Amino acid sequence: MRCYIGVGSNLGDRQGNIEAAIQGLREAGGIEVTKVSSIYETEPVGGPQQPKYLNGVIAINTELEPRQLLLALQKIENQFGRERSVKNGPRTIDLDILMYGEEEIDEPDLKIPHPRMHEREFVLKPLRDIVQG
Ligand code: PH2
Ligand code: MG
Ligand code: MG
Repeated sequence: MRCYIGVGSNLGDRQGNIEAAIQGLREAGGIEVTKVSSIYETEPVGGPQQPKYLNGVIAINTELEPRQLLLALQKIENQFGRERSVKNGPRTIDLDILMYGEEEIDEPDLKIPHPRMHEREFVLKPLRDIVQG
């Protein structure tokens, strides 16, 4: 399935974190990274006062089911010592499933397409990069 993953970081070595996360995706079983957008510096949206983000979007082909993909992304996030404390708070790395083919999923811990992507320029801009080529 063709999927789009949003990536963001606003703590530590932001560029390094994003590159390492992409490498983690390349090495994960059942995931093939097909495209990576430009990485943009963006103003934080929502949450507490926090540093600027670097954001991008990654296109993948995957054999994993949505929930398996979610687990694979969470595993990579955890390798960066990601702590889940403040909602929309600062993070070393964030990997979000934006779209999973045409599928729509609405469960408490998994909503696809990502419910707020359409209002977030930090997602839409890199997504346009990738989709328009
Ligand atoms: N992620 C959030 C909250 N706010 N702001 C920017 N600019 N970029 C993000 O990735 C981001 C955010 C929660 O996931
Ligand atoms: Mg997330
Ligand atoms: Mg997010």
